[in-house]
Amino acid sequence: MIKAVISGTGLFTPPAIIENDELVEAFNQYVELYNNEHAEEIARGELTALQPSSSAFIEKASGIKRRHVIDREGILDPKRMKPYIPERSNDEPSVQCDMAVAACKEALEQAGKTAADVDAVIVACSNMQRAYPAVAIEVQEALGINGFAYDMNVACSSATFGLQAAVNSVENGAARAVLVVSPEICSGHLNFRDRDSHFIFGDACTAILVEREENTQPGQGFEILGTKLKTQFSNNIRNNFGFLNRADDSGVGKADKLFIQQGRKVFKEVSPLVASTIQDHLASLNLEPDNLDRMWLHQANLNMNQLIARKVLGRDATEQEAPVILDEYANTSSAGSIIAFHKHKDDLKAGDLGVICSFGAGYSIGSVVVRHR
Ligand code: CO8
Repeated sequence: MIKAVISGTGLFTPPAIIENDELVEAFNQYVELYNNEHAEEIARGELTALQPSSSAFIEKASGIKRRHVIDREGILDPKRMKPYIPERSNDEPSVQCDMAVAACKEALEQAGKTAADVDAVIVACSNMQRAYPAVAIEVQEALGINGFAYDMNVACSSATFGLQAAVNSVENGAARAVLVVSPEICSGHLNFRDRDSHFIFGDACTAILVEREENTQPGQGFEILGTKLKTQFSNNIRNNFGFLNRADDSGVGKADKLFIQQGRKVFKEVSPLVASTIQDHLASLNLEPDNLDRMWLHQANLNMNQLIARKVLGRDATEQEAPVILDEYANTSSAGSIIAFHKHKDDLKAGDLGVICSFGAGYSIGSVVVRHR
């Protein structure tokens, strides 16, 4: 039987950074402009004055200190408050393709492989910059890969769901190796005018190479012991942006065409679901939570991750056991758990066990149990 392993990972981090203080300053300037502009309606009680944001709240509520973004100037302009990412001609690589190629090259290099060793590319992320042709096929072409490629979207769980698809393709013989790549430009769909969520997201791209064990070196990478996916419908994280928007002019430009969430409800409902999914997954593999050396969790909220780790382990996890990258990256949607894996896997020894676990809109949860070879 063919066995799949993760033989390499890559990460593209946009160089531009926005600190909490900078984001809050821009937001508060916007609030002042808005309140001044609407002073009369606010005085008459027809409009509610906007409240300022605060860095102290952001760090306490989420654990986020800063985020990397494709463009900071547009986001920090209080009269604009969205990134400025110029359109490119059809003859140029798309922005997501550029990010994906950079991350894939690092994953291939880490695995000691070239494009000639790969048969498939899955672009798995929350937002595709166009409907078609698939970004994955563009990435396949840019890397010079023969075979097949497709896009998929399961919001924050896209990478782990993509991992299961890659494992299936490798283990059923459809591909010798598959790249799963997650070019997340979350700043494109974040409402920087919304006090409750303007601080949540950042941009990054991860890549993972999944290959046949027999094509890798002994001791190289991580054996994939199993994948477990779970979904349960919820409107608590939603984005109504889509191709039908233009068919009803009344909805164009409304806040629901960007990311919106009921953060408290998400926190309360998703945390126990994630903990039980990991526990059930481990039990199905005849493993105990005590066997886990590392948990690379989705990076949305520090308090949420600490709660989930506590529920799984029955005690607080150390920072080494449940590494945090969201302080530097914020929530990068499906890239988050893979960034944690990429940055915090090299100290593990042969036989060490870990779980990569994503969770987010859908709701969707993806658990991937791996063992260092
Ligand atoms: N500054 C100061 N005060 C604030 C601010 C702010 N910016 N925002 C809210 N407050 C105030 C509120 O007004 C409230 O005040 P009061 O108590 O007087 O009413 C108080 O702070 C507390 O507000 P909340 O209850 O809303 O705050 P929480 O403690 O719940 O923290 C969080 C908010 C951080 C959003 C938290 O609920 C959270 O992180 N929850 C988890 C959410 C989560 O994990 N979501 C995952 C979604 S990601 C996903 O699936 C990907 C989707 C696709 C991505 C697409 C890219 C954009």
